[in-house]
Amino acid sequence: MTEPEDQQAREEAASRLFSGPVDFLRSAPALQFLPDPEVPEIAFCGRSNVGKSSLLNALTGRRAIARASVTPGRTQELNFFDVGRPEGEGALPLFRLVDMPGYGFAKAPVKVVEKWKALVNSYLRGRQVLARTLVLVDSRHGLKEVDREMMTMLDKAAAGYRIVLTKTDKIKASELAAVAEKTAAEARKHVAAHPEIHLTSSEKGMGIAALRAAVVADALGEGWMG
Ligand SMILES: Nc1nc2c(ncn2[C@@H]2O[C@H](COP(=O)(O)OP(=O)(O)OP(=O)(O)O)[C@@H](O)[C@H]2O)c(=O)[nH]1
Ligand SMILES: [Mg+2]
Repeated sequence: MTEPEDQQAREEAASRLFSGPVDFLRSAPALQFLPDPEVPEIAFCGRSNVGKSSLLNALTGRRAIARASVTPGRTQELNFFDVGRPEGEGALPLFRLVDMPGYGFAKAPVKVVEKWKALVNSYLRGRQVLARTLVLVDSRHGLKEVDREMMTMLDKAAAGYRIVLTKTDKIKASELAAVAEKTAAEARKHVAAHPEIHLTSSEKGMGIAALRAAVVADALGEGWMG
């Protein structure tokens, strides 16, 4: 268990890290365009419109480094962002964030949806440097069948993930407590799910500092602060 003052120090250090360089690296529309697997990666996945790109912006404290939109299906490729830029020519970033297309998007043509799904699944199943996946779930709706399928796929691939409830500013505290409890109970049945459920609002900032610290620890190891 982390002491409260340790937790505060971790959050402050993570915030300092994210206030340093964060740079868009590239978009990968297919597996052959992935960057070399050189540094740890943290992937953002979840249903279309759940708030993946917005969460990436909130964590990095950038207004629009990842493209968010009112139009579901906005993110169509795997988008890689470098975090940290150590000194020295050719130095690698500390880690990367990966914004992904949403799943369960009914309005895009079937072929396009199938292509995204294949890309996302192959990446998540096979990526050696994947340090953690964030599975985003809209707090108003809770876990849906497509989320359970994604979680089971990650369980089978032994790819650890955190469940992040999004848009918590849109529901009452009592409703949020109930959905968090229910989600945690389900997460306990999934071997690769982290037991802690993150409650976040990219709009209001709730839970962002804590998730930042968790993400940095996932990418760089618990001892990253010193
Ligand atoms: N109120 C509120 N709205 C949010 C929050 N996060 C995202 N949104 C809104 O939800 C919509 C979708 O957000 P995105 O970040 O584009 O969602 P996405 O998961 O990246 O969507 P796709 O790339 O299409 O799969 C946008 O209109 C955001 O402004 C939040 O915490 N609170
Ligand atoms: Mg997006």
